[in-house]
Amino acid sequence: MTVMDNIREMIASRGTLHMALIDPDKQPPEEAGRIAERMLAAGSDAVLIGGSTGVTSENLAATTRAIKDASGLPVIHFPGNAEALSPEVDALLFMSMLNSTDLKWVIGAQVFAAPYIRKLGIETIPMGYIIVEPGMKVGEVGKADPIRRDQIDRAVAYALACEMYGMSIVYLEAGSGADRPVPPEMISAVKKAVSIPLIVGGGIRTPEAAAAAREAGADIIVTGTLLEQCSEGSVLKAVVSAAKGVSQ
Ligand code: 1GP
Repeated sequence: MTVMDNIREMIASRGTLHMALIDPDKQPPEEAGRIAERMLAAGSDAVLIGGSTGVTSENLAATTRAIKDASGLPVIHFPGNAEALSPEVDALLFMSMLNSTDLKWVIGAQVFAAPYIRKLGIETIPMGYIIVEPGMKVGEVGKADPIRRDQIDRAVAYALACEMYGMSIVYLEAGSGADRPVPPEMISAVKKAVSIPLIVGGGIRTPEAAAAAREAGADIIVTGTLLEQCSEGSVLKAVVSAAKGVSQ
């Protein structure tokens, strides 16, 4: 079974999933392993590995191994550039930042990386990546023309384009560390418009924000900053449980 088939099956059987985002540039591999262990205990379904800057094939491989050894969770590469790749990951989000103003992030980096990805035999999951304001670092690095928070129709149009392109997933991204997550009205409008799984991330750090994203229709909720700022098991569990709609 492919990782994407497994994700679809998990959504069908468990409902909304939680994925923990770990940046391999932010801590040594052993610490990343400990974070993954905590996230497994908190109820996370998978780990996304990646970051906007500082990711190398070396720290990616070492951190992936540490996460797998410590948690056994599936590890999915969430790439920030085309240079760092590792066959250690279970799959790679082959993503296009659809609202970038720079062709590099829409198709250029993908064309550069495609032959290497094929050679390494990594499963690719085609994903449309849509930056919503404030967009933060990823919006800046990716030269995004962010979707304004009131541009619901524009978000829906991008998501429809993802689906029509045959992409497997659409990701609404407010940016890591955002002070406001993607608005629930935008999540629900996109969810109603497309049938592919919807990932939502950026600025989700509380059980309330996680519950709002789930209730609006997110199929997968991603949190990153929370894991870096908090090692308290009960807090992590509260956010993950709210994301998944399960009682603690
Ligand atoms: C970033 O959406 C993710 O790609 C996670 O954002 O760090 O704000 O949780 P946070």
